Amino acid sequence: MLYSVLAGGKRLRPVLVIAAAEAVGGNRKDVLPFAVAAEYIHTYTLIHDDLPALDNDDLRRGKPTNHKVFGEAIAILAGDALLTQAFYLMTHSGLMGSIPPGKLLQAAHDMTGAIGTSGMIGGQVVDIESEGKPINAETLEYIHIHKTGRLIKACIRAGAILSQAGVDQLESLSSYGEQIGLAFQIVDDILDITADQGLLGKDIGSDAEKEKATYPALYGLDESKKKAEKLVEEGIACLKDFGEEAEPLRSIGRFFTQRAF
Ligand code: GRG
Repeated sequence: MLYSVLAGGKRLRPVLVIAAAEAVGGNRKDVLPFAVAAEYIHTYTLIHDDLPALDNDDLRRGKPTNHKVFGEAIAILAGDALLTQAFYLMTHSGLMGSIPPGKLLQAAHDMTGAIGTSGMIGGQVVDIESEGKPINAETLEYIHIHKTGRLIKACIRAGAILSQAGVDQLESLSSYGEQIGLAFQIVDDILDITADQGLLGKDIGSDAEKEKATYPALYGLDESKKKAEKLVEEGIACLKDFGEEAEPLRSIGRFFTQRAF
C-alpha cells in the first residue's frame, strides 16, 4: 500500500477535494482526511488496473507496478485494503470533528455511487468488454465519463459538500467536474500516444496494443485535443459565479489539457 501511494503521482484528486472546499469558503485542514481517502481510492484503481488480468502494465508512477514487485496476490490485497482504508477515513468523524456527521455521510455516500457499479467500475467493465471491438461515440463517452470522470467529479463534490456548499454552488461545481473529468481521460488517451514515457511514468502505447476504445482512435489526435480544450473551457465557464476563491479550480482545469504527464 505504501509502495504505490508513496510512488508519486500528481495528487490531483485530493487537490480537487481541497480546492473545491476552499472555493466555497471551507478549510483545507478540515477536509484533509477525506482528500487522503480520495488518493487511496485512486491508487487502488491504479494497482488493480495494472494487474495482468486487466491492463498488464509494468510501469506506474515511474516505478515497477505493484504486482511486479510484490506479486499478484499482494497487489490485489493492497488495492482492496486501500479501498477499505479510504472508507475508514471518509467516515472518521473523530478526524474531521469540525464537519457535521451528516455531511460526512453525504459525501461518503456520494463517493460510493461514483466508484461503484453505476460509476467507475461500470465504466471499467464496458471498457474491458469493448477491447478489440468497433464502438460508437456514445459508448466511448460512457466509458470515459464513468471510468475516470465520476471519481474526479466526486472529489470536487466531496470538498464542496463537506464545506457546506449551497445548492447552486454544488450544482455549478458538479458541472465543472463533469466537463474536466471527461477532458482528463481524453488527454490521458492522447498522452498514451504522444508522451515521453520517462516523464509520464507509465507504459505508453498500451491502448493501441490492447485495441482500447480511445478518443484518438475514434476522432484522431487533433480533434481529440480540441474536444478536451472545449470541455475545459465549458467547465471553467461553470465557475462564473465564483470569484478569486475558485482560481485554483480554474488553473487545475487548464492544467488538465496542458499537461505532459
Ligand atoms: C475492480 C479488478 C478491478 C479493477 C478496478 C476501477 C479500476 C480497476 C480501474 C479504474 C479505471 C482507471 C484506472 C482509469 C484510469 C484513470 C486515470 C486516467 C488514471 C491516471 O491518473 P493520474 O494521471 O495518475 O492522475 P497519477 O499517477 O498522477 O495519480
